[in-house]
Amino acid sequence: MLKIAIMGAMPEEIEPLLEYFKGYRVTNYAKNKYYEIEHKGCSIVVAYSKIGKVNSTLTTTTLIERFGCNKLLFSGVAGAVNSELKIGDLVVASKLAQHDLDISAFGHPYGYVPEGSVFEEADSELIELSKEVAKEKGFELKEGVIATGDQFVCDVVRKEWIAKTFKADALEMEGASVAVTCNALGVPFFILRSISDAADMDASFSFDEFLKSSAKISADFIVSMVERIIDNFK
Ligand code: 3QA
Repeated sequence: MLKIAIMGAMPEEIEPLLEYFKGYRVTNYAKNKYYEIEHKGCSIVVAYSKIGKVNSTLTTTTLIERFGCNKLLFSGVAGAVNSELKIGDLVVASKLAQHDLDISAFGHPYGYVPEGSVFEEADSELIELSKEVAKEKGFELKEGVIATGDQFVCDVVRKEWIAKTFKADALEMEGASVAVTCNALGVPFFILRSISDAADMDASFSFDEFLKSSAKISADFIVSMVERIIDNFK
């Protein structure tokens, strides 16, 4: 049985989804809300985790272990690292790394811990499917590396360091932890982000201005993907 999790970090990132799917049942668990939806005979669970790697790990684990989700799609916004990315552009993560994970004092690369790996790869089938949906809908999608850390980056020096160290195209605060969790538990996942700012000195203003509109662009695309996944499943 297909059970799809759709996750965001902030309320604004899942609001367009709840609006689209309409009827839902709310379950409170671990200081969070989980919205259970029946759509075209398929189960969907929507949740926002709250910001950061710890919160997103908890929510991802809950969606999989408690709600039994076996596919996970993340929708949200991100800061641009690659200068080709403009406000509202969509980025699909091919792989993700934690830019603030640092045991380099022992000679290890940034983002690496023993028995882990610097990059976590996203599911290639879901990425393929997103390309088909993009083509069909006339959306422009950029596939790239996403760097995740527990900081809102609003500094060009930090941004350039992340760009150089991880060859990152965009940065945010949840993707890599969702990726580690899904890969450990064997659940295919897909991370989509729409650009809200350039992670520079104007980032907080740009973020406030574009959070809603960019979150909506991402959520609309995720909706098209979910419809496609359900149709393919039948
Ligand atoms: C951070 C949000 C967190 O979930 C990560 C947005 C967009 N631009 C970013 C940047 N650096 C890191 N991450 C991002 N999300 C926003 S905190 C504001 C909270 O305001 C992606 C992201 N430059 C709440 C009201 O006070």
